Amino acid sequence: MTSLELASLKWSILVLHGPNLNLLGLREPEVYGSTTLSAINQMLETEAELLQAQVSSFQSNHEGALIDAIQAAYGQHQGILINPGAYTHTSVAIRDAIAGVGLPTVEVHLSNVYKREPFRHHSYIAPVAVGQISGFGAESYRLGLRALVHHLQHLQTKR
Ligand code: CA2
Repeated sequence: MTSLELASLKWSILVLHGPNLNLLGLREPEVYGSTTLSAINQMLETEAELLQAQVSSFQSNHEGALIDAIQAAYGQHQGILINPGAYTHTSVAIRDAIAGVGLPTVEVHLSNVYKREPFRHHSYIAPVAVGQISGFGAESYRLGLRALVHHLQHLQTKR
């Protein structure tokens, strides 16, 4: 692939938000900040443009709906940016879906889960993710998107 072709590539990224993240900015701002989910999605759209990427965002409070979205991403998107919410610490099924589709996935968290209760210290998702970003509030998503696109670009140049 020529450098011109590489420069015009548009990466398609699926952004997934897990349970209760629809409440962002509306409840518990002392824990999760005052930025709404809609503002995070808009910020990611702007950031994606700068990265020659596009994002499609989806939030669900239902494990199965998140799994359906992960499966549907196969062949449609090149990577997944996910904040699995509390499913991070419980869901073997979401982990299996990510492993099953084999799409590069970055896990993000608003809070630093390692500063919090011990049950939040274990992630079922981390072993099948490219990496994890935790503790930077809404900025975790921006950092995660940049890391994911950088990873995809790196994979592309190795082919
Ligand atoms: O820090 C994160 O991003 C978390 O994924 C958030 C989850 C939590 O279970 C994880 O351990 C860490 C909880 C999301 C709940 O979001 C709310 C937002 C506003 C009000 C209430 C809940």
